[in-house]
Amino acid sequence: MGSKTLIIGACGQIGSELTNRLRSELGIENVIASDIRESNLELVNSGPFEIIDAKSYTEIKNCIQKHNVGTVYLMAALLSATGEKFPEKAWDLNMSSLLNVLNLAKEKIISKVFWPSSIAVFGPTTPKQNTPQRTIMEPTTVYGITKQVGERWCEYYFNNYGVDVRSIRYPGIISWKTLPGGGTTDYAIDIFHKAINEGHYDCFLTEDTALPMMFMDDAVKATLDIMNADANAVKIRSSYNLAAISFTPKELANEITKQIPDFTINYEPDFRQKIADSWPNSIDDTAARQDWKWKHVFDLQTMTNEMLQQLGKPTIS
Ligand code: VAH
Repeated sequence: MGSKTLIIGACGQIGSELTNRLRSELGIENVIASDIRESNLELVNSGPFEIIDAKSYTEIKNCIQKHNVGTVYLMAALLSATGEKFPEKAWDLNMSSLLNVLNLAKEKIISKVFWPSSIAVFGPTTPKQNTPQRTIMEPTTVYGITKQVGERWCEYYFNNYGVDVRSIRYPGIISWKTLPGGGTTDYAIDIFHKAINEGHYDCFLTEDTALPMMFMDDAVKATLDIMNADANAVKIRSSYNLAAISFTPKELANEITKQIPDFTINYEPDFRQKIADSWPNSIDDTAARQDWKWKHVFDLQTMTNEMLQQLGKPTIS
């Protein structure tokens, strides 16, 4: 089995930051980035890069064998809002890519897999406050359905073939290095760019839409924490609830206004309101905190500070 690491979907929001962090930990030459196209030139030119269609078992296998890969992070997916526009494409990409990688692990061609689930696995009948690890899951988006089915496949491959696949249910993730990419929670990224560049934001969710969120540094930390944990500590092989902060667009706008006093916001809900309304307001991640010692670092204020500072607005210390 190989010793190197492959990130599929490396040009995406999480994939690009995960690639940089893994390269700093493992060495640039030991981390191969891949995506369907060269959409992030900084990343493409920063180390080994391959064009891979995640729907192609053969292309993934060829890359694994060419580069002596043992661990795969599968970060390619169509997210919630885009998935509602292209349901068949979302199902095809999100499911075929996962089964390709799980089968490569079942065939002992690779030894370890990370696959991201999402709070989108929950639906309107799920308890909304402090959503438990195990509860009602009736997702109403194609993206959520693919994540729910994907979790069952991960647990099946672990139980029946001993595949070491590990997964976490990411909340909305906020970062500054890449622009928003088709997610419902991406309002919480877009708002920072608009606040700095235009002083105003037309939010596509209502002011009181509370959603579970996390700053990217915490999401990357959690990903490496679960992947570096002892196999026996990873007791849940479907996917772990993960939480950090929960806030509404109004609460985020108020935090931004502390540093950009003239910032204004309008609330003009669109089709993404129905998606957001189907998701929890907050998540119980006790299992992750107990099993592999997860704990978040960034809260709403420190996340806002970091975003404004990195995007070019001096913050009040
Ligand atoms: C989305 N950012 O909005 C993703 C995430 C919990 C939401 O999975 O689709």
